Amino acid sequence: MFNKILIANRGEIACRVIKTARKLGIATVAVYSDADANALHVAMADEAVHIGGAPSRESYLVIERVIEAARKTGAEAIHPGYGFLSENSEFCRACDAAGIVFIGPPVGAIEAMGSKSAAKRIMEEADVPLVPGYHGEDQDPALLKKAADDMGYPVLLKATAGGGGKGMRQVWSAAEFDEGLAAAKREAMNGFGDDRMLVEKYLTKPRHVEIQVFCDGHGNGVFLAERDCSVQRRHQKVIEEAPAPGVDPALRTRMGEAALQAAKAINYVGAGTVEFLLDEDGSFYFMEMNTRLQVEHPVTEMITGQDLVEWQLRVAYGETLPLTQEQVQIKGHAFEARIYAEDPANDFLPVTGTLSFLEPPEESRHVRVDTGVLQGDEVSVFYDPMIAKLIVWDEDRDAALRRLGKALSEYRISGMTTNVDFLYNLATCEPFKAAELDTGFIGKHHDKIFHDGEQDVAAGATLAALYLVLRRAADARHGSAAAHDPYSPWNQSNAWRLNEPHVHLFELELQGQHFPVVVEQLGQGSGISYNITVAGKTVRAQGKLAGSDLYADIDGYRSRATVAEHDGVYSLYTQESAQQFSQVTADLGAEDAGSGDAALCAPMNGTIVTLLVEPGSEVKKDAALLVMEAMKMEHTIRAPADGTVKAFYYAAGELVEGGADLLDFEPAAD
Ligand code: MV4
Repeated sequence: MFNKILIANRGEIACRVIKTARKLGIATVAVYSDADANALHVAMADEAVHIGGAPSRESYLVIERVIEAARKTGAEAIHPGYGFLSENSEFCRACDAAGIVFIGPPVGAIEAMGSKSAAKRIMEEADVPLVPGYHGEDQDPALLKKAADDMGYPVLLKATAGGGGKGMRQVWSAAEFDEGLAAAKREAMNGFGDDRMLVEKYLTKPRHVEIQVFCDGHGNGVFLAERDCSVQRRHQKVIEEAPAPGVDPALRTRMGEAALQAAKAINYVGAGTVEFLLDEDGSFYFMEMNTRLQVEHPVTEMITGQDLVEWQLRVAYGETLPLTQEQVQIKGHAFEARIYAEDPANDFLPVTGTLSFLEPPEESRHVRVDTGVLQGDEVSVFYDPMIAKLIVWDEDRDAALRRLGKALSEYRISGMTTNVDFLYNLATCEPFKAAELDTGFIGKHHDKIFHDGEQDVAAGATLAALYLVLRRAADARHGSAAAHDPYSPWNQSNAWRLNEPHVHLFELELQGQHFPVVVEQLGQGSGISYNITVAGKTVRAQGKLAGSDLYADIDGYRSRATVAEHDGVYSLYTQESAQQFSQVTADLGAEDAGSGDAALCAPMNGTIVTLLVEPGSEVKKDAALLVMEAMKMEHTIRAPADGTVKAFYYAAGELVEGGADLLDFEPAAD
């Protein structure tokens, strides 16, 4: 077996390959761009080589740099992952020329599948079923029209140079053919510089069902069942599953054997995927063959119990396939959901930013998370905005789908918009549960998937209020624990008031709604509980914080929530929903230009509620220094700059007049 391999990729697939290599005792070399210097895949690898600038064309796509990195580190083989150079025949040749094993198919197979029309001709000769149609060289419009008339309408015009859904045009009747052909040719010439067309029978409700095939260098080949990837948006897969609903063992065998025929037709070696269109009547037709390990390979791994990257390494090293066809067994059902930094409400535009809070669901034999990022990482503009792949498995589809919904509801990300809610709505909508799958699924069920779940904002506000008072108590305890006099009244946060009940008053903004909140503190020490009044309803609440987790008891109902804070905005994740909230503070007006003094004055008559730091503390800009109550609301006074709190002029509970200086603050020297 190889001693050392280089992974010519990044993100989750690089981490995934490194995990298997480590399992097999193989040393790993990562390559990285300027943008990935602190990336997870670099940290996981035994060695790492910088190969260029952030743009892929300056790094991950630069063949000679990748080859040089392998040479310099003594890597015997290169795993290309998917995307980037994984189906680049020139890269494959460069590996061969450098005496480095390309962990993938022979270059001839890559080239054979590189042209969609050439691929179809190869498959036709191999008796692999094709969609009824014409894909010849003769492009005489009359001949194309006769082919369309003979196969019957609707037909699909496809640009030979197209692919991935680009350059397709439906023609629904003979009367529309000439105009449709002319338009399709114009678009193809503009888009690809090539206006050759193929004409196919248009399948109006097809499913995208693909077969995983694996061939070794000794003439053996097996198929490892199928995956249904019909749920796509603009030809990007969203949720994949294995096995495909409704595919019985007989159909599975027919499709698998057709896929193996396709692989054998091009002397395939390695992991490959043969994509078919599956029509409603159970007939299936070759679409294309991918000569790489696919993004969605984990669902196949979950139902077969096989590690396909291990198979790739063994086959590339010259071993025979680990299993015969008879030994390939499938058990249960698996789904994969692709977690992306994108905004479904804004036409799925990718978003960038920092993953300020990232808490995936707990992994188990039922839940797997393949990711290449950690909390605090940037999602940059340079690469695919994938955050992770969430893969689940269970004994049958319904059970696996329940796991998918639960795992999505437990995926906590803040600091940027993601597609998690969209995926949750998709995974839990009735048509998906009923496996009413076809390639038009998302368009057909748009309203079910894009609805805003009814959120109980009042319940969210109650939890948010509980969190804030517990947080404040914890901060004050922290402050007094660090103080010379831990019992100083200056550091209490029990909302003590002279001759009044201990009440916290503040206002929340949650999901765009404002909620005045009254929190009456009852008891002391560990027996503290609260009467929380929100939206006219009062509950008895208690709870505790453990890191980002809030363990709450509201009128005897216990639940766990997770709260992440990012720039004063909190994300509250419960089993049911994710809600954003923040504490409304009075507009203290802009500071006088150049001076921070205005920020350290009482905004109006009020009462000091609690002091949050010890006199003499050094603080950062915007650090919370004290809380005062005015106009029935609480206001947090924050440091106007980095500096030192020299002294407070008032203690908790004392009344202050509007405009009075509250503390002596010394900004840090510039
Ligand atoms: C088709 C088709 C219906 N009838 N061919 C889309 C991209 C490329 N993979 C082939 N595609 C299709 N070819 C015929 N004769 C419908 C599609 C299609 C599709 C196929 C698979 C997955 C998603 C799709 C989304 C739209 C259209």
